[in-house]
Amino acid sequence: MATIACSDAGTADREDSAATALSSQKTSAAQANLRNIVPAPVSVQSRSGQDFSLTAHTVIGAGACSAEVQRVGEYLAGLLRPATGFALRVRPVDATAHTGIVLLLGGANAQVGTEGYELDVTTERVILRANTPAGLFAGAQTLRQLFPANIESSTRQNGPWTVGGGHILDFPKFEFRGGMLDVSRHFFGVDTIKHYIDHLARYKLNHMHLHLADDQGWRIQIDAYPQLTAIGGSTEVGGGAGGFYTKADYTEIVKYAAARYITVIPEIDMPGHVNAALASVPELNCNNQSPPLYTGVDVGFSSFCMDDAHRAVVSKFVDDVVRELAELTPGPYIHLGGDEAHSTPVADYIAFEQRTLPVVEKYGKTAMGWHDILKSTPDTRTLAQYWGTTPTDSTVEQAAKRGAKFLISAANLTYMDMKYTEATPLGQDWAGLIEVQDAYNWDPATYLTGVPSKQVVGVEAPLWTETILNLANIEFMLFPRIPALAERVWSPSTHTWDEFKVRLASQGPRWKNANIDFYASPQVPWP
Ligand code: TNX
Repeated sequence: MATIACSDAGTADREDSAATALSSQKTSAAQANLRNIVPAPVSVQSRSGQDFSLTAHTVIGAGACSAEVQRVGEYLAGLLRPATGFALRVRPVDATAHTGIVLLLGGANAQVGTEGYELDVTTERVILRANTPAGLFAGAQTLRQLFPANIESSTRQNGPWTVGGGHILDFPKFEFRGGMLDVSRHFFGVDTIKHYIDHLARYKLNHMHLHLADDQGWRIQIDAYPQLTAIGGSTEVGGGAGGFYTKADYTEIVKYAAARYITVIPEIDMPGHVNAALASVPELNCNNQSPPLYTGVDVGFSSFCMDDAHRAVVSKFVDDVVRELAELTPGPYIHLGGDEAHSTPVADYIAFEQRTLPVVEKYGKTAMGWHDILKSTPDTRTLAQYWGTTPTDSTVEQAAKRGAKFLISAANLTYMDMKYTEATPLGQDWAGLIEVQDAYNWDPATYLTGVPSKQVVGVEAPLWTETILNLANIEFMLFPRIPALAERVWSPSTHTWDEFKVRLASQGPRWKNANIDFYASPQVPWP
């Protein structure tokens, strides 16, 4: 039976992996999976003759002293049960027996930090060690990829369920690894969001940004202004029914994400991209009259009223919205948009940002904004999200000299709504075409001119949804580009496209088994 232990017991039976003979001998199919992990781990050593097999009797041992480790154990069991048909009980057991899969909190190499892990696979057992539950969760995602591809099936498949023997030590390169979904242009229900979260989690991304309000829709319940959702949530691009998240829905999303170590970032875009708010709240308009709802795809035509007579009412609106969002947000960030405010005079825009970004701080959160906000020289706590299409931008360089931190979402590299080629059916092309090799072939650490790598927190891949209608569309745009970006933001930068594309190819059968739609790029040697 499997063993459970908390930190000390785990350390006691730690193997000296450096002393273990490393494989050069023939590799089993199971060992091939060790070389196919995406994103690539920091170090992988295989040990031939040490393959582990999951059986109907395998128990997943999770730290008896931590309910959270127990929960990660349950998550892992939940991944492995459908295809294997095994019971895979998760339970706390004593610290002396040593078979099965064992999750240990503590005792991992200090190098793995707060999100990394160590994985040891021998014939007897799989031991996953991390310093935090988040690290164990990341390790569980790796272990998932060590099983044959049909582990991803939702129905019972034939084994054997063998994992290659070896040792993996792994930790991320950047702290912020994210995806954004625009739920304003088209609305997606809670179930679709959960799938999206699962897709991010699979590749060790740890932030999900929801673009909750734009010209076409307001998608989050705000008690102070019920008309925002009643009116502003009632349609979407193309004139469909739209929708919105109640606070209970949103809390369910936040909780689902948290169980996958993903921080949710809510965005209300302002002072432009606000037609849905203007259509719902007449006092935000200079003539105190609401414009009609908007179901097209233009940008840059709307703005909160900036005149003196409306300053108080707009400020109160912003304050109420930020306060209610902060109450719904356990994570550190509230995103206030700020992009493409083409209908707001520049001086008014700067004054607006100078008044508004501090409201986020007032409610105990850190402000984020599209990099346009740098025009207002915000303080260096504010995180700027760079969405330009070239590495050089003078406003960015100046902000970097002041110590600003950046999240990179360069539109020509990371925008998941850009087409792959002119021939692919969904998406736009204003920032360029992004084939999977383009998404892969760059280095976030050195990308932005004049921004030292220590001022780059990471990468986020936004999916704008003017042309995206459902989960299958979302998946087609994410796969295979999201794993490419995930590798750039997690793995050491030494990996090359020629080697990555082979690893990426091995993911294809996993997506097929998991019923994930994807673009079968001709750049990838799919099996
Ligand atoms: C630009 S990039 C936008 C969005 C659009 C997107 C479409 C940015 C911060 N704003 O409003 O949806 O292009 O690709």
